[in-house]
Amino acid sequence: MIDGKKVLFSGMQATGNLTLGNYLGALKNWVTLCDEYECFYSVVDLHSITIRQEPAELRKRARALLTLYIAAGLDPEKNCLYYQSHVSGHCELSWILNCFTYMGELNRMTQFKDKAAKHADNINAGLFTYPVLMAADILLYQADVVPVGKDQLQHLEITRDIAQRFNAIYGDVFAIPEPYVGKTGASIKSLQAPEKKMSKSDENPNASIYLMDDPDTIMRKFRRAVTDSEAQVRYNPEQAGIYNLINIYSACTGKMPEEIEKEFDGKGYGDFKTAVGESVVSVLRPLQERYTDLSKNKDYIDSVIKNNAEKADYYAMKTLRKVQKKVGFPERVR
Ligand code: ATP
Ligand code: LTN
Repeated sequence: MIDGKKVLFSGMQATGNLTLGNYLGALKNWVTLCDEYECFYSVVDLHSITIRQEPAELRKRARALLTLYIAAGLDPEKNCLYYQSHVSGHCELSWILNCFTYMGELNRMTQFKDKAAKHADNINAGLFTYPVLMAADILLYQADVVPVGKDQLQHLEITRDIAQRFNAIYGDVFAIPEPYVGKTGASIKSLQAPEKKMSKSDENPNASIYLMDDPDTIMRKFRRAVTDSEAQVRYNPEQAGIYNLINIYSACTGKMPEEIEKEFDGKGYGDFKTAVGESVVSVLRPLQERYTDLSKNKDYIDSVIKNNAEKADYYAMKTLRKVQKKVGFPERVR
């Protein structure tokens, strides 16, 4: 608890350009949470180097992601937006938690298996202990809730196991985090293969709408979106392409799927795709404008980076000092 509020922690990697899926499924929903929770949103750059990165590119993307957090509506006065690498407590706690995590547990992680298969030339120890660093992120702030996608639930589960194991030995040190299941947005699917989720690492650029895509590109990608031969705008999961477009249109306009079915009753897919594209353009336009304005304001972004890292560090250190004492490290001499 911080000032009587429960704590919420989440993070995103600055690898790849954010998609409409990241926005509708995560960012957009995060904006409303600061009234109820004390929120920490990290740009998890320490996690990024588990895959080889081009340094200048990583730096650029990390800053772009932090700027996007703000452009999407996260007020840095009310939410702590910071780079993971600026708060040394993440690494320090991660080391300690490594000593409370079993090889067998990490061996079961499906993300490790997937990523190891994808990057067979660089199966480094960091990739293996990725979930421990993620546990440190969460436990460092005594987070009660963690909004994550389905693919991260296994990592949240191991975080809980590590925290419970530690607490069983040393007393109540860590809050036990729960996954946040709020009225989060629908899962947005690929425009080219609607059985898969829209993902920033998709190799086909037509499969995803990127938050910085211009209107012509957005309209073109929707025109090309895979549908079916039913020729009916119906909210039917078996019509995966149309189902996904209805979800996107619904998230962008606030209309319910039944209303949308009525609106396009008797109309062709062409009209529907145009409407979906336009609704996305009008949701992304203000975000893009804010992003462009913010990017020009270097001093402002720098001040957010500095102030919020200091705030994060303050809470991180509180937990870290307690943990260090519990495991038996000698006290500092002042
Ligand atoms: P990658 O392709 O690098 O795995 P990703 O696009 O799948 O990335 P993540 O970084 O894993 O995205 O996720 C960041 C957040 O965005 C998570 O909270 C996740 O639930 C959400 N998210 C990602 N893709 C979608 C999607 N298609 N629909 C809804 N939410 C999504
Ligand atoms: N592994 C997550 C990103 C992430 C995270 C976290 C999410 C790192 N640390 C802590 C929630 C809480 C991902 O790839 N989406």
